[in-house]
Amino acid sequence: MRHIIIFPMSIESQIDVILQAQRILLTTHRNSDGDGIGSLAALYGALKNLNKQVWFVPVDEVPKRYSYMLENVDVCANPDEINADLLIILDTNHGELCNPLFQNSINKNRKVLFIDHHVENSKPHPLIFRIMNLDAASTGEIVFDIIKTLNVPINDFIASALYSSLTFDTQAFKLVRNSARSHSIAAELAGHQINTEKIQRALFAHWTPEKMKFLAELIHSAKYSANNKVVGLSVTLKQLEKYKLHGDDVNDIVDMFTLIPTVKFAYFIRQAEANEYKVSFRSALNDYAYTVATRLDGGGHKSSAGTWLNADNISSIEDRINNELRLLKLLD
Ligand SMILES: [Mn+2]
Repeated sequence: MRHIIIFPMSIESQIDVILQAQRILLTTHRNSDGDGIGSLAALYGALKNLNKQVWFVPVDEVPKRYSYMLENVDVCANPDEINADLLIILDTNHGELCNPLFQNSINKNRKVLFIDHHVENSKPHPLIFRIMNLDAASTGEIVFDIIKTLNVPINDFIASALYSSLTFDTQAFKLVRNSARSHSIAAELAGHQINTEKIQRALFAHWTPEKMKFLAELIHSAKYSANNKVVGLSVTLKQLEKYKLHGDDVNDIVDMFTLIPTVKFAYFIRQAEANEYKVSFRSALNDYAYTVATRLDGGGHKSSAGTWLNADNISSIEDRINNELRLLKLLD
């Protein structure tokens, strides 16, 4: 495991960075998800309550299924026109996943605050601040604590966004990291005028007949090895096109394969560009997913992690993954 650098990163030590800023940009990692968008929307609501000027700057297209959280959120496509004094990045501490916005902000001498629950990977920098909690099952839980520290009352908008964030990253409260926190925060949020069932469906009930057909093809092409301890999946752009699917539509499929009790490690290679692939790793009751991801320049959580790789083809990526699995003695 990579060396973890300890920074002052508690909420109390970093809260002034937020309080001192007047014009604030918010963003989350490319390929945004329900936790990134939910925690961002909730923080947006809280900062508005403090009379800050706030804009959401997307670094790529936000999947439609998350747009219900962004009603009444000011979206800014051209941050160069805004003389902002702070950029807040949620749900990642990899600035590169928010470029060019991140690098432009550093170049402009703008402070950057990361709010995240992924393992720390960056070096100290005078412009970079961090609020990190690796025990949080979602970035939404950290934003909940920040909102409490800021003394902002939670309204229905914030409650709905935070509940979405928690629901998404815990996969509907399956992955709560052995902590009662996710449940107790969710209980408080559910006391507001929010429709928890509607939120669940908005986040997860987006399958299509095409996706079902795609799943059938994927089930047939799954590669099992090491006595079904390892399963590998892959999809090309051509296949996605055939089934009218976007990349984000299929990110959840790999999780299904970890429901096979023998499977200790599952990977999913998805072609994103001609020579660029998003690779997701899942493991059950071990940290192989994180170990393999970091060895391939990615990151994430113990049992759910990923990376982006440039390669000529899928089999060269499979070779790299299998090499790592041999080092872990998962493969012979
Ligand atoms: Mn997250």
